[in-house]
Order: sequence, then structure tokens, then C-alpha cells
Amino acid sequence: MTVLPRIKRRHFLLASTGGIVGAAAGLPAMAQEGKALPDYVAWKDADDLIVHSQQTLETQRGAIGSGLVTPSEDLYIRNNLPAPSEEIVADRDAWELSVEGVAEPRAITLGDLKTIGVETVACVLQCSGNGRAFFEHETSGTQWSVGAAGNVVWTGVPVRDVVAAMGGVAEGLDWLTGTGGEEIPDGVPKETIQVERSVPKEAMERAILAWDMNGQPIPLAHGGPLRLVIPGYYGVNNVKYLKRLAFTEEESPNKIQQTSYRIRPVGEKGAPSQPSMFEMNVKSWITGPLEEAGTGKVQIHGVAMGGITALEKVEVSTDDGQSWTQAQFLGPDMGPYAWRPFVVIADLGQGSHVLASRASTVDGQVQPETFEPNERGYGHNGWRAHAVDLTVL
Ligand SMILES: Nc1nc2c(c(=O)[nH]1)N[C@H]1C(S)=C(S)[C@@H](COP(=O)(O)O)O[C@H]1N2
Ligand SMILES: [Mo]
Repeated sequence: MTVLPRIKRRHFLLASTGGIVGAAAGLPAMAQEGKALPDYVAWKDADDLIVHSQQTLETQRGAIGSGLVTPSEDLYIRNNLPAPSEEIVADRDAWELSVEGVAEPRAITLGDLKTIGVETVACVLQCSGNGRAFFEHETSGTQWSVGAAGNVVWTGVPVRDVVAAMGGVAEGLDWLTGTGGEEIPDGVPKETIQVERSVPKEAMERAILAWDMNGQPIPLAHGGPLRLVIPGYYGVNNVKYLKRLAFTEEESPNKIQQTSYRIRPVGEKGAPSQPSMFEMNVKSWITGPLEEAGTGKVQIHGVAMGGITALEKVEVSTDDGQSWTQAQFLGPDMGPYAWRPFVVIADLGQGSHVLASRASTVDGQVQPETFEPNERGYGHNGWRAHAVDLTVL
């Protein structure tokens, strides 16, 4: 079983004290791993985050807790390119989106998009590489544990409403392609770095062009002023700073579509014939207690998601998967694409316990015990690797 070194409780205390002292001295707030929060996300909660790099921040497992909605201050960050300048959120309604591959293609401002329609959807935003750290093989890329995921409430206009307002999808176009608004440096071929993703056209039935996140205008770091949100699909398909929405005959020619984000055997190169990271799978993980607890009754918390299907149940084991108890869901059901916090109250004796959780969907998908390795370490949902070692004192 893969066990990750876990951050000890005293580090939480040290880190938060460091943050206060740092702030008093005019220094940037220190995050968990001792690295300062980058400027563009200085507003985030350093104590709840692990700073892997300037472009990759992970939510602490314990900070996820039994949170129904992930506070924006705690939500993970994954940027393939540096975020654009704050100037693009100075006048949000003036942001322009080019819509192509419809009967009446045109550019439309965010202000005008808001007059077409509006809907709110809760869904899990999760990086394809969430859980990468649990693979046994060497994987390149950020060693995410469980915190490259959050449950987010988005508000925006349904893509199908925009399409209807522009005369429908043109004939023979099978893909919905979104292009990110990052500047591409001169001399760099855009295919090599530009964030442009295509998803099967059918996904438009539930996709939205979002301007609000958790009830506030989307922060720049999370893709403001406008983001393509595809509920049930891995993070990469949720294109930030959306500047173009196009129905296309083929998938994007860019590297991020053609060869990256593909599931392939360890040691193999990416190719368009391999499965792309589209629909998420059923998954759950325990968020507390993580290391130590007192004897007697203890609340075991976690979160569970069905991917593109609603959950049926979550079971929890405190004996390394020998026996399972059905957990109680906490809080309102926010729909099939959202996660559901869960809890089990268990009576735990002194010693070590392996806590695991296993989610099932209404259509019979069950989180597997193990997960087959793939070169880039995508999509891990095996319950055993996600288990927690708890010492009851
Ligand atoms: N324009 C743009 N969109 C993007 C990315 C990016 O780098 N640029 N990263 C993608 C990836 S890989 C993920 S996991 C999510 C991360 O979203 P977040 O940073 O808001 O958590 O955004 C996706 N959309
Ligand atoms: Mo990602």
C-alpha cells in the first residue's frame, strides 16, 4: 500500500504563526510547505494550501473536511501558462468571446451573453492528475494527493442557449472547442502551449459559460472574466479566460489535446488514438481524522463524487477494507456533478486503524480497490491508495 508522508499537526501551528509574523513584518503569507503564495493568488488561505509551484497549489486534505462547497480561498490552482494580467478583469462585461461553427457566428461581449440566459450549477472541478502521488511508478508532473479538486458553484449562460440564439450548430461539426485567453509569446508556435480543448459536442447540453464562482465574479486565477464549465469533465476541459467557443470538425490540433491528457501504458508516448481525459470517474476520500484521534466515538469525514452520474452510497471501513459501514451524506444534494460530504461515527479502540472509503453510483459503478497505472498518473480512484492511517491514542 502506498503511504504518503503526512504533514504533522504541529506544522499547521508553525505555518499559521509564520503567516501572522510574516504579515506583520510585511512579508507575504507563508503557505504550508513554507513557500509564499504567488502574487496572483495572494488572497488565498495559505494555511489551507500546499504550494507545489507558482502555477500549482493544492488544497490540504484536512482543509477539505466536510465542506459542501470549497471556499474560493481554498480551491486548488493549476495553470499550464502564467495567468493573464489583471487588466482583463478590470471591465468584465467588455470581455469578448468569439463564437464559431454556428449558423450565425459572431463575437459577443460578456455583457451581452448575460442577456441570453442564466443558470447555476454545482460541480466538482478536479485535475486529471489528482491522486498522481499514489501511483507506484515515477510520474512526471505535480505530485497531487487528493487536493487538486473542489466542489464549486458556477453561474453563467448555458452553451445550448447561446447556440440557439445564434441559429444552431452548423452541419457536420462534432466537437466543442474552447480556447484560453493567455498571451502566446512571439516565436512560440501556439500549438505547443496554447490551452485549447475539444470535447464531444454532446457535452454542450450541460456546459455553461460561467462568470460567477461561488457567488462572486470569477477571480482571475480561476479563469475570470469568463470560463467554460463542463460539469462531470476533468479540470483541463474547463477552459479559463475563454476567448473562443467553436464547434469544429476535428479536435484541436494543439498538443494539450492531441498527445497530452491521454491515458496510456507506462513508458508509452501520448497519441490521439488513446482515451482523452473527459468524463470523471466515481471517487471518494476521507478528509479526517488524518493522523491521531482519542479512543471512543469519532466522526470520520470525507467527500464523494460520482463523476457524471449521481451517487448511490458511500461506505467506510476502519479495518483496511475487511468490513464496510454505509456512511450518512451531509447537507443538501447539489446534483449529479457535485460532491457529497459524508460521515460515519465509529467506535475506535487504541492502536492503528486503516480508514478507507468506497463510493458507488446509481448506475452501479463502484470505486475499485486498485487502479491500473498509466504513464502520466491520471484518474486514480482506487480506494486502497486513498486510505488513511490513523493512530488512536
Ligand atoms: N486557459 C486555461 N484554462 C485552463 C488551464 C490553463 O492553464 N489555462 N488549466 C486547466 C487545468 S489542467 C485544470 S486542472 C483547471 C484548473 O482550474 P483552477 O486553476 O481554477 O483550479 O483549469 C484548466 N483550464
Ligand atoms: Mo489539470
